[in-house]
Amino acid sequence: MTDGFVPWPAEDAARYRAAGYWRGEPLGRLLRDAAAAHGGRTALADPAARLTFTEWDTAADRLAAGLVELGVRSGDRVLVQLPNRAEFAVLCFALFRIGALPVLALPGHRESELRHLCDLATAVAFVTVDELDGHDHAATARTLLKTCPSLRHVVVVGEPGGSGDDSGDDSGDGDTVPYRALAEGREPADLPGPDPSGPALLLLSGGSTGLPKLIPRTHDDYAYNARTMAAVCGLTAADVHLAVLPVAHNFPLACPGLLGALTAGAATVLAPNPSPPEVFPLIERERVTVTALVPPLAALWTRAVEWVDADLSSLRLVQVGGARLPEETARALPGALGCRLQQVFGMAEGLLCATRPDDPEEVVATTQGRPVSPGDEIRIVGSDGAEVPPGVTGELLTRGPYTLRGYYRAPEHNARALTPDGFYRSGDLVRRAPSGNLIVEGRVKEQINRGGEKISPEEVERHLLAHPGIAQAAVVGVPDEVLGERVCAFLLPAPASQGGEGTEGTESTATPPPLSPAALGEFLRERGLADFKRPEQVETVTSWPLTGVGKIDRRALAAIAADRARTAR
Ligand code: J2J
Repeated sequence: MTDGFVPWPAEDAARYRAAGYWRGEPLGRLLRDAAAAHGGRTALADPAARLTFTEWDTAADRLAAGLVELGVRSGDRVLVQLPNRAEFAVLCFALFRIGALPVLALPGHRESELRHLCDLATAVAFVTVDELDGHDHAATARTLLKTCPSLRHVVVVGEPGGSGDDSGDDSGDGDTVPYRALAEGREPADLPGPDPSGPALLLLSGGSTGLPKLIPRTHDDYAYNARTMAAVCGLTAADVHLAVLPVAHNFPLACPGLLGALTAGAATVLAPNPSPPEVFPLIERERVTVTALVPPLAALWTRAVEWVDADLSSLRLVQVGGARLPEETARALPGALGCRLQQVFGMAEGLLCATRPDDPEEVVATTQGRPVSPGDEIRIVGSDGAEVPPGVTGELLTRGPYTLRGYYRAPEHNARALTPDGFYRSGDLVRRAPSGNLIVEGRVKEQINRGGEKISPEEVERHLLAHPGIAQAAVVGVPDEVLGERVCAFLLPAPASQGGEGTEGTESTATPPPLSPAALGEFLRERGLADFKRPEQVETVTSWPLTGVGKIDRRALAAIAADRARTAR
């Protein structure tokens, strides 16, 4: 059906259906069913809106009609970049119902990432917000509309701005429309349901080689993902889920997140800001019971109970995942926040491991859980590809009813990222603890995990190399007390003066531009790279440490960076 989507082999699909994992239900139906069962109860709350399940359901139908009128069709890809607010949830379901695929960008992404996603997915529309954290998203959207060949429409939540005209744009071959004009006053359109075994949405991969890849998640597999995590967390209609991480992330979206809460008839509160002075009173007011955090936030919240006065007694479960949770935080969190901890080792590609309510405290504090589905298959292999003996660390390979069989439109990458028999190579190093749970020991993939946000070194390096003062660059993750890892750029400066010999000569006598973190940050910002990828530490070198096979030794660089940071203090 969709080009570039790798389906599961027929026999595996049949097995997943027979086991009841895949129910043949399009995601749009989850909301229809919740509206039928829980209609008048609160489903979504953000600072500006409060919607019941029925209101959400109706709003999704109306918006779907507006998008169809705009020209969005089944199978189309629509780039979505919205913060944690109700429109995100309404839009996703409008697209699910049309059978169009949301491509979920993060609020922090900028022109460089958005352009890549737009081009890779050949998105026909881009839905974003007018302004967020001082960034004019509508302006970025207008630039993309002019320069991305596939893009025909920009939809802006808030004020589209620009020409000052809501309905038009001066590019001539695309238009900018306000979200509210699409959503309001329409009758639901009669839409044929999408094929539940086909892709429903495209999630972003962390990316280790080059630019981020897109992960197709089907209606069947994502519904199963959400329902299974809801069951593991014991979610019921009495729960109130708080989405505090950007909801475009798989974790707060579907693990169990917004979608899992929906399957249980539980409300989701969307928080625009995770900082304790803002979010603790929200927890008190909304009587939040469950939320998902990354380790730096878990540590911050654990300490913040000392200085932010709020009643957190409604909280029963805090999930923490995305990066290794320090044992110290794992032990302190339950007492400080007055709730249970669940460690989650998950990935947008699929596999979810979680600790369980019946795991002993010690196991919850020291392991990253075990697979949530009996259909999950795990192999832990050595560098030779053979399974390692029990308890020994190796790379985690996995296959199952909600783990991808291929990235979207990436056949060459897929040949490396998956084994011939369909196991996804996670790039994570794990071992099985005596309890049977997994412990994440590290990774083999070249990726920086900055407090749960994944960064591809190669992507940042490519931008750095565009700087006239930089001849070579290597970007590495350095251990960081707060973030787990921070981004460090090692630079080999370009020779300052090389007049003659075919060079233009204009810059030959000029002082090379400064290579401080601030100056480089500004350079990268101008190139449209997300702020969270900017190097916080910059080191210059005159030569590279090399590995035995002559590649830049990134481990050695990380050690040098840590060392230099220590002595600089
Ligand atoms: C160590 N590393 C971890 C953990 C993820 C739930 C939770 C997290 C994600 C996520 C997710 C880790 N300890 N507890 O999608 O639904 C690292 C691993 C993994 C990569 C996946 C979810 N939990 N990681 O983080 O797609 O390296 O998903 O392969 O962003 O994060 O990143 P991502």
